[in-house]
Amino acid sequence: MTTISNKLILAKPSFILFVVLTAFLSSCQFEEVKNQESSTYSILPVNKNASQETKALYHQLNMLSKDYVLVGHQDDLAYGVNWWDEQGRSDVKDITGSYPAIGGWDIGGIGRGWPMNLDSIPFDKMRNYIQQAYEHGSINTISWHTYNPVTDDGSWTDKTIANPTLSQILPGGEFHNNYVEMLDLAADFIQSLKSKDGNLIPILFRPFHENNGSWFWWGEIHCSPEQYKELYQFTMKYLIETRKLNNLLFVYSPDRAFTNEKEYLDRYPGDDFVDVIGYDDYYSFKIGDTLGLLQRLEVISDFAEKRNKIAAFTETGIEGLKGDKIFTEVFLPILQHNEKTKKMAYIMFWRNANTHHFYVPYLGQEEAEDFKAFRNHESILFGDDLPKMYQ
Ligand code: BMA
Repeated sequence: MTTISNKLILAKPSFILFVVLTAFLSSCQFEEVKNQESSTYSILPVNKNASQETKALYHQLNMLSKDYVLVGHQDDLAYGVNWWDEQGRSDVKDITGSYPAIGGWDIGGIGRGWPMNLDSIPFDKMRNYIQQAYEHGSINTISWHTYNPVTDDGSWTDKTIANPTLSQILPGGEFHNNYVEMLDLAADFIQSLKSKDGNLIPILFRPFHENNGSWFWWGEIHCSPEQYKELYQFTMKYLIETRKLNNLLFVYSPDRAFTNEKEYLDRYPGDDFVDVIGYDDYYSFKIGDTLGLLQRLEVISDFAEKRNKIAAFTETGIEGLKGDKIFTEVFLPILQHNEKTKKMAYIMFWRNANTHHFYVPYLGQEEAEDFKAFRNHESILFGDDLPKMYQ
C-alpha cells in the first residue's frame, strides 16, 4: 500500500498505524494462510493461480473492511438520470466529486451474442468503462442476468411454476452445450478486459445471484440445492481451469430469505468456490425490516470471519430515494450498527436508469446533500479515497 489518500490519513489517524502494523504483522500474524504468500497477503482467493493483482485486490479489500466500507454503483460510468454515455460522467461524481469505489456491470445478453447488454450498454463501451474504472484505481464487479440457455428467454421466470432449465443444462443434460456456449461468450468478454499494460483486470464476479428467491430460472423452486451448487461450481471451474481466467474473485449473493447461517448455507457452493460472502436486499427497506436486515448482515459477517473470507452487501438500495436523509440516517446506521455489520467490505447501490428507477442522487435530486455527507463520513470510501488496490 504505497499511496494513501488524504481522506484516509485525515479521517483516520489509526490508518497510518494500520499501514505500519501491516508491514510488521505480515511476517507473523497470518499463519492461517497456509501458503508461502502469507508474508504478503492477509487472505487468499479460492483460485490458487489468481493473478498477483487479483490477490492484492482481495487482500486490500480484506484489510480495508476492518475499518471502512467501499461504496459501489451499478452502471455508474455508462449513464445516469437524464444522460447517456458522456465521457467521464457519473451521477456519483456529479454529486460527491468522486467516482464510486466500485463500478457494477451486468453481462446479461452476452450469451446470446448480442452487441449490448440487457440494459442497452454496448459491450464494447462496457469494456472501456471497466478499463477506465481500473485506470483510475477503482474496482469492478460483474453480475450476470443470464438468459435461459434452453428457451432464450431472459433470467426472469414465473416464480410459481418450477422451471426445468437448470437440470437440463448441467453436465450430462440435454442442453449442457447451450450453456457452455454462453459461458464461453461470457469468458471471451472477461478475457478482453485488459489494462493498458496488457494484464487482465481483476473482477469481482457474481453469477447466479438471488438464488433463494424464485424470480430467476436458477432460483429456489426451480432446482435442488445440489443442482444449484453444481451449476455454480461448474461455472467457476470452467472459467478457471478451462478458460484460464485468473482475474476473478467469486461472489455468492443470495437474497434476504435466510435468518441464520444454516439457511444462508442451504445453496452455498462451498468454501473452495467462493471468495465474497454476499447478500442482496431491497425488500427489507420496503417493509421496514431493519432488525432482520441487521441480523442477516451479522450472519454473513460471522460466517466470512470464520472462513477467512470477506463479507459484502452486494446489492441494495431504496428505489427513487423516497424518504429523508436515506444515506446518513438509514444506510450509515445499518453499516455502523455494531462490530459485525461494520465488517462489510462494500455496499453496492443499483442503477440510475430514470427519474423513477434510481438508487443514488443525481444533479438536483433532493438527497444530494445527504449523499455528500455520507461520502464524507470517516468510515465510507469512494474511488478517490482508495489506496492502491492492486499492489
Ligand atoms: C433490475 C432492473 C431492471 C434491469 C435489471 C438488470 O433490477 O434495474 O431494469 O434490467 O435489474 O440490470
